[in-house]
Formats: sequence, C-alpha cells, structure tokens
Amino acid sequence: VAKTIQIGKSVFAANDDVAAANRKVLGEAGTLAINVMASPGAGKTTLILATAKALAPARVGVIEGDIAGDLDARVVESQGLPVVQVNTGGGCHLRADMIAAALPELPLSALDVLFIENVGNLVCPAGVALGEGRKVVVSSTPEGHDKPLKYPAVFREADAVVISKWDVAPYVGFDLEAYLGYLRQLSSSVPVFRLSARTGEGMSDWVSWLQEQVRTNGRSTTGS
Ligand SMILES: Nc1nc2c(ncn2[C@@H]2O[C@H](COP(=O)(O)OP(=O)(O)O)[C@@H](O)[C@H]2O)c(=O)[nH]1
Ligand SMILES: [Mg+2]
Repeated sequence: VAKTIQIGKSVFAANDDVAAANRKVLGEAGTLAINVMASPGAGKTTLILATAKALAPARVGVIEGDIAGDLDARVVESQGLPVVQVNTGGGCHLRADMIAAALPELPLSALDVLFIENVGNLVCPAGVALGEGRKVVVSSTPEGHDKPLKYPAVFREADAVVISKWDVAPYVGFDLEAYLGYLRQLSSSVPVFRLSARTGEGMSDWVSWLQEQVRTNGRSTTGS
C-alpha cells in the first residue's frame, strides 16, 4: 500500500502563503513541480507514467490527489517511482497544505520532476496555487473540442496544454481547429501538445518541453 495522507481540517494559513512555502522547499531541492489538471479519465496517470519513462535518467516522483483510495498511487509505486497519495476526503481539488504534508514524505533532493496529479476536475483546481512550478491542463479527445470554451479558468492559467488520446481523435470527431480557436481566445501563446501516451505518438515534443522547463528551473544554476 502506498504512503497515504488523510487530510482532515484545513490549516488556517492562507493557501497562497503555504504555496509560497512549498515553492521555497521545492526550489531549494531543485525539483520542478508540475500541477497536472484534467477531468477524471483524461489520461493523467497514464501520461505521467509514460512521461517518467521518457524523461529517464531524470528522476521523477509523484503526488497523487484523489477524493478517496490509493489506486493510482499503487500503480505509480509498481513502476518504481516515489509516490505519496493525498486523499482530500471529498474536496474537489488539492490545496497547498496537502502538498506541504506530502513533500516531507518524498526524496525531493533526488527528484528532478515532481508530478502532482490533481483531483479529476476542470473547475475546482483553477486558481488554487500549490507551490508548483508549472501548471499543465490535459484534455482528451473523447471529451470533445469544447473544453476550453466551457472551462476557461483552468485553461487560461495553463503553462502548457496536452491534448491526450490523440490515437482515438479520428473516431470521436475531435475538431482540432475548433479547439485551438477556443483556446487561443484565452491564451494566445500557450504551448499545445497533441499526443497519445498509449502509442507514443507526439510524446517527444512534450518531453522536450519538460526537459527545457527542468533546465530553466534553477538546478543548473545551483553552486555556480
Ligand atoms: N486510447 C487511449 N486511451 C488512453 C490513453 N491514455 C489513457 N488512456 C485510457 O484512459 C483511461 C483513463 O486513463 P487514466 O490515466 O487512468 O486517466 P486519469 O483518470 O486522468 O488519471 C484508461 O482506461 C487508460 O488506459 C491514450 O493515449 N489513448
Ligand atoms: Mg489518475
């Protein structure tokens, strides 16, 4: 069973203050934290695992956010990655205090990248800082091309957008032009990666972008 943290009452410090403290801890460790936000079933866990493999020898850890259970954390653990499960007890997004509780359970200074799989939801996680270095929104082709139009807040703040399950796009009538049209009204320059974590198509551009984010995250300047 994976390490699991149950969050009861929220701490009283403002979320942004705790997020700032998390950012400092992550910065000192030289770990780039990526807040992964998406609907349930969009392919977050599958993407994180495929990406961790592709990023090797860079070292990857994971925080799994769920309302209940540790299914994803056990899958991640079975792949040999350090992981902590955070259960929100019903809450529809992670908060900074939950990340603060999880960070001491991870070998941060040995990790280049920490994926934070947020609770599956395109509404609640928007605007909630965790202390992450980058925010990534994943939306899968079977969910349809209207997601940026319907859930603007989360897309507006994204540092990158992943269109996942590209392998099934032709079968589900996904209209890329319409999707990009909606997205560009919110964010004119956010990088967009079309990929399939299942077939590997499109993974290399996404992985290159992440490697660039790691390079510019501060570890490279440590001790110089
Ligand atoms: N066809 C296809 N299915 C995928 C892909 N990525 C994930 N899935 C499937 O989508 C379902 C949900 O994936 P999961 O990673 O658990 O989504 P999460 O709930 O966002 O973490 C699973 O049945 C996966 O096998 C993909 O690239 N292509
Ligand atoms: Mg998952």
